[in-house]
Order: sequence, then C-alpha cells, then structure tokens
Amino acid sequence: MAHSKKKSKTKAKKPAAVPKAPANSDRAVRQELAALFEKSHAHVSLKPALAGVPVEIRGVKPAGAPHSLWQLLEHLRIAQWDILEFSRDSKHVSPDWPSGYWPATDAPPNEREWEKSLHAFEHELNEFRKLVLDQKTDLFAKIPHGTGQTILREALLLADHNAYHIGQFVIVRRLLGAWHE
Ligand code: NI
Repeated sequence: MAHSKKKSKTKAKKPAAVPKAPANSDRAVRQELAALFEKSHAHVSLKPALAGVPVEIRGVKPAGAPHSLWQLLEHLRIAQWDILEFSRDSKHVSPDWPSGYWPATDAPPNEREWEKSLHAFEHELNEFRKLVLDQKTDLFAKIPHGTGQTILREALLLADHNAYHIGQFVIVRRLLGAWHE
C-alpha cells in the first residue's frame, strides 16, 4: 500500500531539525533587508538619487542647508563603511565621532575623489547586501566583538541612516536646481 510505504520511508529518515516555515521566513527577512538597501519602498531609489550631480554644485551649501552634497556623500560612505566593517571584522577600529565621519572640506578635492567616493559607497552597500543574503550569516546572534548589536540591527541602522541622508541629499539637489523627478 502506497500509504504505509510512505510512512516507513519517513520513519527511516532523520526528522528535519528545522520545519519549513522558519526556513522560508529566514529567507524572506534576508530578501526584504536586501531590497531595503536598494530601493526603500517609500523613498527615492538610491542610485538615481546620487547619480548625475553636476561638478559645479558638488561643494555648494545652499542657504539654510547645513551640508554640501560632497559632505553628505562622504558622510554616507564613511558611516556605511564603518557599519559594514564593524559587522564583519572584529579588528575594525571606528573613526573618531563626529569628526571622523565627515570630510574636511565642503567641496571634493577633485572630480576623481567624487567618483571614488560614489563607487566605494555603491560597492560597500553591495557588500552589506551580500552579507545579509548569505545563509551563513546569523542575523540574530550577538556580534562577538560588539556590545549587544546583531547583524539585523546593523542592517536596519544602515538602511535608516542611508534613507535619512539620501533624503537630505535630494533636498540639497532640489535647492540647487539639480533634481529632476
Ligand atoms: Ni548621519
């Protein structure tokens, strides 16, 4: 009888330690986090927000705005690099707060530095995305060299920090007339 055959087969096998549903939700959490880095659903997509900034406005602080686009870009890059390296490297040393998280000047030294910063930001965002998608990464375990942080918390911190400053970035672009919906 087909039924009993099935039963005996199941018995012979070692029962799975993890039921299907949690495995699926683990994957779902990873995919939601990865998606959050690229395109926060409620806000502008990340890449277009940072791309195509005219050279002549990169170091300009519009009236009432506390930061130039260069300052915001570098702040985004440095903070993200710090969160990424803290999450994956026990020997990582964070910069001094707050001076180490902002560039020294309003304007980039040259065009190359702007491109370098932008590429580093995109590369490191992708590195964090890969870390979160990696099944070997435990999202919920306390980071051994931390003070209670988990990768999940770092991922949410990163998405939140990026969204906040990318929002500022878009406002500054808008004030400088360099934003197209
Ligand atoms: Ni910040």
